[in-house]
Amino acid sequence: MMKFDNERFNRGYQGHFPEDFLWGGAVAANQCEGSWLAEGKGLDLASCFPDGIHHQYRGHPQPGRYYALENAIDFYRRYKSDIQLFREMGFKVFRTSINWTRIFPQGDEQQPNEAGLQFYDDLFDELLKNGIQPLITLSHYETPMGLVEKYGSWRNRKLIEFYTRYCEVVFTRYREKVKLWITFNEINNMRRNPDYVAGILFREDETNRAQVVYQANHHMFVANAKAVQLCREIIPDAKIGCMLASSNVYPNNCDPVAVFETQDLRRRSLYFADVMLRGYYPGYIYRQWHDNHCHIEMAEGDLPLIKQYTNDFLAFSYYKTTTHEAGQPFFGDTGGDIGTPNPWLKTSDWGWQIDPLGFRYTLNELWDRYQVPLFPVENGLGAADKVEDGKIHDPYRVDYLRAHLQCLKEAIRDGVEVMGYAYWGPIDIVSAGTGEMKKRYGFIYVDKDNAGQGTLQRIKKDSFEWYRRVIATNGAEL
Ligand code: P53
Repeated sequence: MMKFDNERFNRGYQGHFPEDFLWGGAVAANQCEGSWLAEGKGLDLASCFPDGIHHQYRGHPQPGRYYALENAIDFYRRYKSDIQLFREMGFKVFRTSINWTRIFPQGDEQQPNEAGLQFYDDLFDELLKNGIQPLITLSHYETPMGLVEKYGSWRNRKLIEFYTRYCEVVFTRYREKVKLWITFNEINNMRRNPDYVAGILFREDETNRAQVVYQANHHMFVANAKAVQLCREIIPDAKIGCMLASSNVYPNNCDPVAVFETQDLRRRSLYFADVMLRGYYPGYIYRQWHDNHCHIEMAEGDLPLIKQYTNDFLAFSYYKTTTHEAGQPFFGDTGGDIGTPNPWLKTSDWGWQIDPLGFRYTLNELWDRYQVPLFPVENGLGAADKVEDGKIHDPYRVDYLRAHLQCLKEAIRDGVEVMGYAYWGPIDIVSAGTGEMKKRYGFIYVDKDNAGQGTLQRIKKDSFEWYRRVIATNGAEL
């Protein structure tokens, strides 16, 4: 049971970030590590989308084609010096994922790959040595292709067993090192992109796609609950969260039809957290199943397990908002739902509408609904930076960040409990949406272009110093 922490609230109410607030940054293994088949590693799902999530699955890597993820930013070999830069900024937390295929290359082995386990041991040691806590995503679009091809990925109940085996191995191995975990990255993107998120890759005989997706969701919910159970048993002092992509959506106007449909659209995302945090399927999902002629197969014991093992916190990404007009179809891209433009907001180089107050709105919305600690683990601005005389002036990134952090501070004053803030892509990495290097989020520039040319040299941008000061003053100076 959560207890209301009066002191924490009072400090927040006065406009201070909590003393133990976890400032930091976030990446995903596949987007930064490179060495994509090194030391026994298998092929992961993300590697088969060389043009990013917006484009289709391209199958196994083809010889002669350029793949940005093959070497990415070579974090696999350069993490020590990169961590020095994070330390210089004062990071308290660093979110990355374990690439599942470094541990279980095909996914169905009985024994893990020791070289992969050793790599993450070294990485976590290096973080801890520098006073940075690892926050680890267990699956960030990195399902082993072996499981996709042999078993049909998450549509198959067997995946629960493979995922659970993987969790048990890494919880046991890193029990002394990792106290913060996330089960699945942005699990609600299953609705928008089941191929990328969970390797669904529809088959010709599957006419009822909703059935396949809801069934796969169910398997993931059971896997999530089992991960929570294992984590409690193996690392009792750890916290294990679930995660949503939570870029939000507003009604485009006051037409009640638009308002009602927007609520419906929003629930298509919230449903995932409803199950994992409240511990049961909400009524509106039974209606969805009914309306879509879905019959979800469950094993005895699934629902009690989901009920008993709910997550400790809610991690979420937030980049932008969009609007929904009555009658408009529901679809989206990497940033979230795509709707109609909002004339009140400015737009990034990649068409994402920048909405700091929407961040405060979303924090309040999620807190009201779940009453569990929140952790924004992705927020940031992707832009086409220019190097001039060896320098990168990025005032637009500072503006984005300042505005969002001011709203975060206000949300804490509103009484929302927030564990920390992890900026997305503190060092430039490969974009998940487009597969580009050009879409840069970093405080640290990486010299590599879309064609793979460059020295991989790291250069601090102006925003580096700005974020360093924010952390040094615990957010007093924004
Ligand atoms: P980029 C949805 C689907 C896939 C990725 O995106 C997504 C989202 C966001 O709602 O994005 C997350 O690189 C994701 C990261 C990704 C980041 O947002 O397209 O967890 O892997 O890089 C930013 O600009």
